[in-house]
Amino acid sequence: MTNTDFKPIVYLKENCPFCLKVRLFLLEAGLTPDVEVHDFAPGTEQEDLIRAELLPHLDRVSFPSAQLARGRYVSESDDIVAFLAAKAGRNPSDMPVYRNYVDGAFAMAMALWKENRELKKAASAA
Ligand SMILES: N[C@@H](CCC(=O)N[C@@H](CS)C(=O)NCC(=O)O)C(=O)O
Repeated sequence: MTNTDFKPIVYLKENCPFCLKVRLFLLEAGLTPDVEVHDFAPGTEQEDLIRAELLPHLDRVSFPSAQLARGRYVSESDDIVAFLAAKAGRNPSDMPVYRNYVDGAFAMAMALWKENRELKKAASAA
């Protein structure tokens, strides 16, 4: 098997907002048959196996992660989407569901998370 017929593998954690970004992209682009999805729920044996598999290949294991080509591991949701979109000749900005999630619920969750972190920092310094 050469790298041209290698099927990319994505590793997705249940209920992770970054992983949902990748999931939505795959679904809306119709790319699920072209990608192997390895799902896991936090706290399961599956998670331990996936972390052990990824650990030798990544500086820091986080999710989503992917093996985009043989031996090429990546763990940034935007990099994963960009690679798969380019490979399929698709533009994520033209996908309304993906775009609505990234610019809407996802952006709001990130803003609230950052605000909460700042508030906690201020509260513990007071
Ligand atoms: N910038 C990263 C952030 C990913 C991230 O923080 N994911 C969380 C899960 S929601 C994570 O992996 N946390 C550490 C862990 O589960 O070990 C991306 O866009 O992919």
